[in-house]
Amino acid sequence: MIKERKHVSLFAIIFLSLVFDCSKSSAQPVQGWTASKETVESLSKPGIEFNYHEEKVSAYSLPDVLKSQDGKKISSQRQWVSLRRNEILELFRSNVFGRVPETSYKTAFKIVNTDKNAINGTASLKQIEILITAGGKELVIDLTLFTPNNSKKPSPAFLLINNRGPANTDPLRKVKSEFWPVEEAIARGYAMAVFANSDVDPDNYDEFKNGIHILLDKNPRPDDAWGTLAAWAWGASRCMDYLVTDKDIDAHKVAVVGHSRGGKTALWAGAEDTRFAMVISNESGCGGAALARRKYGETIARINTAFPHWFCTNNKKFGNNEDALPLDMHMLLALAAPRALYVDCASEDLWGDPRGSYLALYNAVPVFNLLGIKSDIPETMPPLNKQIISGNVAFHIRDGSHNMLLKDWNWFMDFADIVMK
Ligand code: GTR
Repeated sequence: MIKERKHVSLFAIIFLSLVFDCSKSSAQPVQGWTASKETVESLSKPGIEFNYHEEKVSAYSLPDVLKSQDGKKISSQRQWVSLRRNEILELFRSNVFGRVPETSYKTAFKIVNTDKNAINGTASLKQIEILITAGGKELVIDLTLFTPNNSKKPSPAFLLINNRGPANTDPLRKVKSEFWPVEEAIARGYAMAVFANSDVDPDNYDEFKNGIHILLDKNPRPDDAWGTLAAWAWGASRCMDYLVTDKDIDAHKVAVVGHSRGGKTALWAGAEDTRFAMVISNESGCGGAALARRKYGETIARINTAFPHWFCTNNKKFGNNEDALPLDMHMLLALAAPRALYVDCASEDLWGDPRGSYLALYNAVPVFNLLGIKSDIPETMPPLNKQIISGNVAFHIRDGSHNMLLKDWNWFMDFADIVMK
């Protein structure tokens, strides 16, 4: 077990001096983000059991992402790939998201609609049915894909795990939503793909009697059987199975994106499926990017009570018992390395613990460095609305509430312009 990295790196010093606020008469270094007093107070109502006060976060030690379970220091790329990465994946399968059943299934793709003249002729639309069959039962995942028309090469793409209903992803583009800003992405040369998480598994607790579970689950379900988030992540991989076959897509440049519960899912999809070149976790919070041991905002006990279907049964053991976890969420972020990883938060979304999410990223960075992708981010959070990019990791904290907005997407695309183009 190690303490959080405490050193102040040279980069941190340079970074802090770069964000000097010149608008003040005497030049003062701009402070990194901290939650506003008003937001903390408005959330900390009497009788509320959740902590939003930074000073009440108890001291904690994080498991060492670069030490194997038998205590060996992981100091080479080979050791990470052949030993530690698999150990960490297994820890998350056994204790957090659960394990995909081994039941065999078949996948088929059917393009059910195309329009080469979408978005005023700037894009082509394809609607694809991904048909999964197993044991005489079937499930359809509807994938919607827009690709830019003016590209001579296959395009890099964003695949959104949509947890917010069809109004956000209108294939006819009569209804537009910042949650999936197709027009803006097409204009910047990106393809945009989306599927609804509910196609794979409806987001309610029904003892796993619907969605993909009916096709693949073995009964009785073991305590490490996959929960709904792992099922959605699996669905993202089935969409990827299609994208790698589409000649308009550069299969080596596909980013998986998710907001909140979708952000937790995107992180797990990127961990399980290394075909994703980039992972974007937008305000994923508890069970996503936020360090569990901080117990700031949403906690493991609360999330498993409110959403008993999201994680595997074993995860419930860690409610009010975070220190017993053989992992923390910096290790989930490290599973994205050395690929591109974007974590972002919103200033009023303290339920999702922005600082805990940033610290998880900070503590995942040593793995990127071990794998030869030099990154160095300071322990101090950046100020509001200032994106930081270092090597293959990026972060921002946007002003405002829990949502995924065009402002966030523009920053994702700025990062993608560097790492995917
Ligand atoms: C909340 C949940 C969060 C987050 C959010 C969302 O109710 O507590 O973990 O996932 O929903 O998905 O918007």
